[in-house]
Amino acid sequence: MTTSKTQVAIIGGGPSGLMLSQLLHLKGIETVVLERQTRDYVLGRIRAGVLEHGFVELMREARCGERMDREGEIHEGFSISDRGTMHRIDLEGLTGGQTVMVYGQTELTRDLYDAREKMGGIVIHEAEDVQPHDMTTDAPYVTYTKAGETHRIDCDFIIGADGFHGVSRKSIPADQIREYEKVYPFGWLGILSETKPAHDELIYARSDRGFALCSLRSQVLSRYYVQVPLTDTVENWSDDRFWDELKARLPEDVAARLETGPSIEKSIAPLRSFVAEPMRYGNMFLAGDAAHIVPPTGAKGLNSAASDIYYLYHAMLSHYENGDDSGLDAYSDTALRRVWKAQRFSWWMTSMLHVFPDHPEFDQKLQSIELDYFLSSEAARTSLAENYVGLPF
Ligand code: RFL
Ligand code: PHB
Repeated sequence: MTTSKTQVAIIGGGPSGLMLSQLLHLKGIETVVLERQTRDYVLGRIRAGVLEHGFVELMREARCGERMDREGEIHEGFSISDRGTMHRIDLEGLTGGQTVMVYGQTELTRDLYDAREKMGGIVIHEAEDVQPHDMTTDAPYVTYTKAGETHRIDCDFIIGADGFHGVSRKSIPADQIREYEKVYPFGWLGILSETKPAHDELIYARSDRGFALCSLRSQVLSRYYVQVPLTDTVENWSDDRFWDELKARLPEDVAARLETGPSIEKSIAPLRSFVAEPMRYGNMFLAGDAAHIVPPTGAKGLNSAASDIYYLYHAMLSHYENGDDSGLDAYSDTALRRVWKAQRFSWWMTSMLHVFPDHPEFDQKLQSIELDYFLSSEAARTSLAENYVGLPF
């Protein structure tokens, strides 16, 4: 076994782990990132597309914002289509000038990898059997194997940024962590296609056939989703069937001008709400999807990960620069307060826009009238907009 030492050992090389590593390294704090997959595999996962202002600022602070600022699109609003009628949510007007950035998770992860490489940051890919140890002591460590050899990294802190299926949360004794979960009876089938987006802003569409979303990555790359039953598989969905179903859920004029083409990625994601509390076990801290998952309807997953990283970064800085642990001690409570607000918003957007096959007619009537209210009241739209652009860190 080889042994090495760092200050912060980070499990997971997704956006959360890479971002924290980059920010800490810029302040002279050493980190090692352990990632189970190859870099290409991580970059092949098509996920988030909408970044809140807080995330955008964090990318800039991490000196990774250059390409995002050049290629990302600022969106001043989006639309909700309610059974074929479009209603625009003027984010900028309703929030006093706030907007969101459309820039793919794949692209920002690539930027973070490039920045890590440029600074000589240590990111170990294909790290197998990663395991945190002695988290409740002052001398925690992480072990992993790579190419058949076992390695040990001694550290001050371990960060569990290894996503929902990672090892960090699962290494916490069951009586030290509480999990809250809600599983929805449907998933999202998503495709990526090299076609002109249906609309210049996002469209969240409620229809009697189920929810649909028109999103984009650029003016030549579109991302679309349709609500599907959990029993569905990608094999059931030819491209033609997907386009027909998408069109049937959109306003007629949008469907009529929708450019179709071959999909270059197609996958189904189940929808889930999940929170683990607390987000700390001794000297191990959880961040991002390792601690919480939202259904994607509010575009809050990656953005909630960013707020965890923001709090953790500042708490770590106070520890290393001033010997002040108050930020670390408050981390879980501070992060969770914002996490639960994003949970509420994501659950609410999901509840309002999807078809729930087993809901009684009374609930369906309430759903319709709730959306009607939100679209017709400026006060209600303001609340929606305030949450969508992101609550302050
Ligand atoms: P990730 O991205 O899952 O990264 C965790 C990394 O840890 C690695 N790993 C391990 N490494 C070592 N040892 C182990 N035992 C390990 N186990 C796992 C994994 O390989 C992985 O590389 O978590 P992170 O960094 O916290 O980032 C979270 C985001 O990825 C996630 O919240 C968003 O993608 C959610 N999401 C969206 N969020 C938004 O803010 N806006 C959006 O528009 C949005 N759209 C989406 C989404 C997620 C989606 N899916 C597929 C779940 C759309 C979709 C369809
Ligand atoms: C996406 O572009 O993948 C996307 C956008 C907004 C969402 C979810 C996903 O709410």
